[in-house]
Amino acid sequence: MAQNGTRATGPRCIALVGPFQSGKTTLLEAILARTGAVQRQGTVDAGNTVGDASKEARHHQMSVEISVATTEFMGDAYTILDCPGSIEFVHDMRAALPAVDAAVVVCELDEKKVPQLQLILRELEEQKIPRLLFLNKIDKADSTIHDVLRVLQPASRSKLLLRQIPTFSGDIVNGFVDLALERAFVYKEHSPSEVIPLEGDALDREKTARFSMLETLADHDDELMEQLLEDIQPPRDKVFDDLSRELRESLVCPVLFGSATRTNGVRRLMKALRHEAPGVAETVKRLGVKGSNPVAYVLKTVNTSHGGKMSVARVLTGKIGDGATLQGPEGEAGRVAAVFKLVGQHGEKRGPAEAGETVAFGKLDHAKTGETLTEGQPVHAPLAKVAPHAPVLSIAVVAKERKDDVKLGQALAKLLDEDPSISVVHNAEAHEVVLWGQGEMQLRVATERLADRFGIATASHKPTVGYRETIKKGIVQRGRHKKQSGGHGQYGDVVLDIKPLPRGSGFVFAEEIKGGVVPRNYIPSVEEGVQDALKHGPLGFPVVDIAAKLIDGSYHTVDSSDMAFQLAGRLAIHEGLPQCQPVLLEPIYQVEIVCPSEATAKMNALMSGRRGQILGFDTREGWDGWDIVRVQMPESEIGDLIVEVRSATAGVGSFTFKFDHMAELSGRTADQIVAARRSAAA
Ligand SMILES: Nc1nc2c(ncn2[C@@H]2O[C@H](COP(=O)(O)OP(=O)(O)O)[C@@H](O)[C@H]2O)c(=O)[nH]1
Ligand SMILES: [Mg+2]
Repeated sequence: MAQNGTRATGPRCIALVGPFQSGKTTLLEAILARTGAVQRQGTVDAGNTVGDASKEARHHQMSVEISVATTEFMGDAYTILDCPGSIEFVHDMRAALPAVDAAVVVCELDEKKVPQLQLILRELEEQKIPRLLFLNKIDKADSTIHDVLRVLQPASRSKLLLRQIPTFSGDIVNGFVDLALERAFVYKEHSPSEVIPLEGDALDREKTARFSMLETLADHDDELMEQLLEDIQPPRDKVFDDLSRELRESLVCPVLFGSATRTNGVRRLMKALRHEAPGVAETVKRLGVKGSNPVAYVLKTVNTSHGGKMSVARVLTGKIGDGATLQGPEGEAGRVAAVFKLVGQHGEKRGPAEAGETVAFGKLDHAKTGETLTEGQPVHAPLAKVAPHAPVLSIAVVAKERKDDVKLGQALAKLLDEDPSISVVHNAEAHEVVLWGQGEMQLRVATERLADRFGIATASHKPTVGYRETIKKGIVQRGRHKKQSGGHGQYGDVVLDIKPLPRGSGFVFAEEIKGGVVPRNYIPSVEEGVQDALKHGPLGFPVVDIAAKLIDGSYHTVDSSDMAFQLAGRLAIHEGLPQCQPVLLEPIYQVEIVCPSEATAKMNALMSGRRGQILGFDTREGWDGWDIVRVQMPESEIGDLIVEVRSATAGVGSFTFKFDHMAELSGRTADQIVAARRSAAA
């Protein structure tokens, strides 16, 4: 087991996370090239990287799911998870994190991307994942590189620790000094950096920067603090021990830098992971794995187009091979049909997986992402619970061909299995299948997968809003159904006292029949008829908040029937309601928007453009520099709200919402809604 001074051993699992476009997929490729897992380093622009190999990722030129690849570096296996940076696909990352030893946060020195960086760091901080920053694109750096800490520190709760400083040739960064090793390196494109003498100006800068690094370390090491105060040079081993311990305990967040496209700083990064990052032994402790049964954590699920389900899992303790029966929290997860090693889209069969290894298990039909699996009894308690973020955007989907209806349901179930941050709601009233998710791109990718993997062509449209209608004044209305055609006639006659009710009352039926003018046994039929008529009021929507009292009527001994009284009830409603000042009701939601404070004023403007009523502002608890805006807003305006919230907040703003009440709507907007309903019904 790793102690201070000894590096962790065995297979690692490392996540590459960070804002969209920061270079994670490129860095994965660079690591694979540098460690010899691929012959030639591909590029994102050429579309030949190991990561992002799925059709959807290539098509959109962005990561839409985690790519997994295993490589070897100086005798240890490293499984690298390239996590999508887009906020819409963040659940993939969140669900995988519990299984990793550490995360490399790939970032850029760009103030605009700091809020995104902060979101990602929050996730790592909350899950207590040891992390280091890799400041990428150093080839494009200018003098602002000196501002690293000033720009990036606000994003991190733990203290950033500059582990390297750049060296320059003119304005261009041509290498770095490692402050722990006290060694200078000069970059070579696509080959390891070369050690050069540390002297002159670089040496002076090194001394100052090293001192700040040591000061940061000393915040968590009293002995080191004393040495610094007394001007004693701490031994190099002590510095490495502290770096390692403070990273593993998430006390500090070291910052390394480099260029993924040129493979600069990549070997240094791998070495830092090798020597300083925790291994599976510490991860097992962090997660609280107990007992002697083999335990694995499922970090991703894929349903391949040729049928098989693959569960990408990290074995945390024990050894799991073909034929092992694994138990999940809800019973048997299945029998491992085969164990695969993963490099991008390709799986290669391999032998049993040992503790620390990340592999794919074939055909665990009942295993889900985020589950803890155990071989044997007792079943291990769940190691982590990562609930998806609440959805913010919805679309209604229909199979273009009717014959695909059943298949659509099954395919959606599989997509949800892979990405639980999507949910499906069946709107029975509108006969719609509504997909809820984290953004437009995620839902677009979902529908593309329906076509590509399951062969189901779909069309999508805006989901139907749950409008209702009610009446503003009452009426006493007769409804008389009479038909005399040849032999047996039909006769039902009712008088209804119709009245509006307060908001939220729904529908109330009562009767006050005296002297049996409407026989008892027909009264339920009257109510049925009324209810049926209320499904479509004069404006075309279900009628609510209305009372109907049966107060009078007449019958015929031969011609009256249940059917006739139902029709009479319907008729009274149909004829009465148009005279009762019908009015449209629209659902109003309580919405809570979270955003960086700079964007709060923009939210204000955005809300008034969407008929939102601001209820108040607050600072967001535990989130420095963020606000919470509480608004009431019509359902119809929430539909694509997230698109605007994100564009006003560099992608990081979000919201949650819940139904609040129904409100009357009149005027032009109401007229348009009613007209649209009419033309849809016609
Ligand atoms: N100049 C420069 N560009 C880079 C570097 N790393 C990545 N890029 C480019 O940045 C863009 C986004 O890279 P990608 O790896 O897809 O980012 P991801 O979204 O974090 O996976 C691509 O056009 C890359 O070629 C780098 O070190 N230097
Ligand atoms: Mg990517």
